[in-house]
Amino acid sequence: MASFDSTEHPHRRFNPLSGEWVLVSPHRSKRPWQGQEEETEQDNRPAYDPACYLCPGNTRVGGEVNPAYESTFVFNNDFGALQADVPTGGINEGGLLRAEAESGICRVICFSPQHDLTLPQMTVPAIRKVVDLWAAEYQALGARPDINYVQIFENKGPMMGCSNPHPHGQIWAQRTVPGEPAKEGGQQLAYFQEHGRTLLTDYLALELEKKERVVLENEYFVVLVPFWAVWPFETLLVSRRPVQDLTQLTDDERDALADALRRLTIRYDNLFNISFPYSSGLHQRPTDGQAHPEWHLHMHFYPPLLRSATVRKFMVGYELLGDPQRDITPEFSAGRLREVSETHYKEAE
Ligand code: H2U
Ligand code: ZN
Repeated sequence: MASFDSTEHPHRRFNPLSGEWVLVSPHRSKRPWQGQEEETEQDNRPAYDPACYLCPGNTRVGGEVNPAYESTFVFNNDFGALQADVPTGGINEGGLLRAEAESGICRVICFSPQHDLTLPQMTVPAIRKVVDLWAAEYQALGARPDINYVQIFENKGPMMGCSNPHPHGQIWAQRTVPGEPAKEGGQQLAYFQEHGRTLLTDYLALELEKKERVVLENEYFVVLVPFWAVWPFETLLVSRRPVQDLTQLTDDERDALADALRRLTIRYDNLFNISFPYSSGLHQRPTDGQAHPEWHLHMHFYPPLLRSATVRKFMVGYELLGDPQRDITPEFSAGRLREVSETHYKEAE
């Protein structure tokens, strides 16, 4: 029998950040597709939309009027999934029926006053303002005694359930540390205790040596398709310096983060010449007052598209019941992302 070849043979890959496995089936990437085709974002939007609840000067559903903001704008979500004033308490019946009151704050962040922009179409200084606002929000929310974790994220595109094309993201800050960062925190702590370095410091060194999965780099950040990626074009943006959260970044590092975000999202849009949908989010240390030297700032991008603008990956069947699974390899995806230009297709026209 031939020896194991990860470009051909089915195999499992371990995700050291989450402690979970993904099944990779490279031999299967040529299977025919007769399933549903997705709708993508409408591409010809006006710079100002009188019906948009995020545009400057417009009235939101709750009756509040947005200011005539000129760069970024943040407000409390009018329909927050979490509320600050929740009485403590819960349910526990024999450990089988368990519930706990949860409190928190949900915020909405507009990235730009311009309704027709997205991150890849914004300038680095404009994206830098978004980075600064993320850092300020993380700090202010995290300083509250009732907030122990701050999740900053963006849902982009109707395929990701985003309700409005106006460039925006969200923040959910809460009392407990939710599942994903809790898993990653545990894995990072175990690694740090054993090696005295962050897990992502060592992982980044490995990837920079191999270069197979690196998509782009600048002086302070690296974007790569992680070895254990589940989504076809999933990426991980990692700071070269093992900082725990955004507030520790220097001026130059914040500019570099904006640069990496712009370049990555341009590459995404250029894959299929569409506004590329994804869910992305920052992972930072919990704001529980502990130092958490094991935590290493990073950002995940989870795009649903597979092989074209209209064919998406589903998490169904075996993936719901067994493990996540992918067909095209992370190395192939990294190659595709490296191949495309860093000039946005709309500017290249
Ligand atoms: P999406 O990023 O999933 O599109 O969500 C936008 C958020 O904006 C959503 O959580 C909020 C919704 O609750 N929103 C307001 O806070 N005020 C409004 O007037 C409409 C929508
Ligand atoms: Zn708008």
